[in-house]
Amino acid sequence: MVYNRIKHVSPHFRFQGRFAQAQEVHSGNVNNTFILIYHQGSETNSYTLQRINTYVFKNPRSVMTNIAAVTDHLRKNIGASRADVSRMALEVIRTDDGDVMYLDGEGGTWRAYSYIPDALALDMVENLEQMAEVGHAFGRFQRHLADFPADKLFVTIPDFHHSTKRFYTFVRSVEEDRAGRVPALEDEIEFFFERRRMLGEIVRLLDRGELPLRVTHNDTKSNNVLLDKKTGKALCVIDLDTVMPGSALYDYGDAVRFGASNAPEDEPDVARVSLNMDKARAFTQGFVEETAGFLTQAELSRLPLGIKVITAELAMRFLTDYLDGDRYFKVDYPEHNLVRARAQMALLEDVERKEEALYRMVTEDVRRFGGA
Ligand code: GN1
Ligand code: MG
Repeated sequence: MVYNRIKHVSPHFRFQGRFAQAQEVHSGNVNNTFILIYHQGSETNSYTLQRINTYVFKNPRSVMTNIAAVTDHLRKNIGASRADVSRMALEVIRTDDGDVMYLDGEGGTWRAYSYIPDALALDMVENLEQMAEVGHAFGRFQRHLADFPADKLFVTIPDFHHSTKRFYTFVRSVEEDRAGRVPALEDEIEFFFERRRMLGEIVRLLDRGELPLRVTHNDTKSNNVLLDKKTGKALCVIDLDTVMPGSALYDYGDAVRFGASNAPEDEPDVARVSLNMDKARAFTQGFVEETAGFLTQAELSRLPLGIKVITAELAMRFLTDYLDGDRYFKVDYPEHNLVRARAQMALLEDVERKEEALYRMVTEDVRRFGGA
C-alpha cells in the first residue's frame, strides 16, 4: 500500500487538515513522487511529496535552498498579490521545524510542495497550441529569473551540462566496461566519437564569454510545465531540481528535443523517431516572444545548436548509464537505457538533417519579435 511508504514522513510536514489518501505518480526518471490529499472541513488540500534521489543529488539541502530562493523570486516577479499567484509558481511546504526538507532516519530525504489542481503535465504534447504554451512557460521562466543573482545558487550537480566532461565520463565507462556490454555496442560508441567536437560547442562559447551564463532550468521537458486544464494556458514550471547557472541554449534545446519529437523519449522502434517541425516552430514562437527582449544576439542566433548538443548529450548519458549497469536513471526493463540512447541518437540524426530549416525558423521569429 502506498500509505505505508509515506506514513513515517507525512506527519512531519505542515499539511493542513486530515489525511485522506495518497497515490504514487510514475513520472520522472529520478525522484519518487506521491500526491497526498487532506480534508479540512469542506475543503480539499493537495500536496506533492517527493523522496529526493540522493544518488543523483548528493547535497539535497543545496537543492532545496536553491528551490526556496527561486520560488520566492518567481512569486515576487509574477506579482505576489495576484490572486492566481499560487497557480503560477510552486510553493515549498515546510516541515514542523520550518525546514525545507525532512530526513526520515532511514536514509530518505523528503520535500513537499503545494499541489496545483486542475492542471495537466504533458508527456506527449498533443497539439501546436500546447507546444506554444510550453514555449511561453519556459521563456517566461527565464525572463522572471533574468534578474536573479546566479552566484547565489548552489551548483547542485557540478558540470551537469558540461558536455565535454560528459564525453570524458563516457569514454571512461567504455574503458571500464563494468557490465560487459561494450563489445556489442561498437556502432553506438562510435556515434559519439564522431560528434565529439559538436558536443563541446556550447561549453567552448561559454568559456570564451561569447555566451552569457544565466539562471536556467536545465530539464525543460514538456511534462515539467503545468497547463490549466480548462483554458489550456501555461501556469507554471515545475521540477526545479536542476535550476543552476547555465545557458539559454540548454533550456531551448532540451524542450525541443523532448516536446517536438514524434515519439516518446524511450521509443523502441527508431523508425518512428523524428523531429516534428511544426511543434518545433510552435515552441520557438512562444519561447522567442518571451525572451527576444533580453537574450543576446549570440544566444538567439544559436538556439538550434542547443537542440543538437542536448540531444547528443542525453543520448550519451543514457548509453553511459547502460554501460555502467544502470546506476543513475530508473529503468523499467534491462535494456531500457539502451533503448533510450538509440531513440535519442535517431532523433539527433533527424535534427542534423533539418538543421538549416531550424536556423531559418529561429531567424524569422527573432526578427518578428524584435530580438537583439
Ligand atoms: C532526468 O527525472 P527527470 O525526468 O526530471 C534527468 C534529466 C534528463 C531526463 C531525461 C537530474 O530528469 O537530466 O534530461 O531525466 N535529471 C537529472 O528524461 O539527471
Ligand atoms: Mg528533473
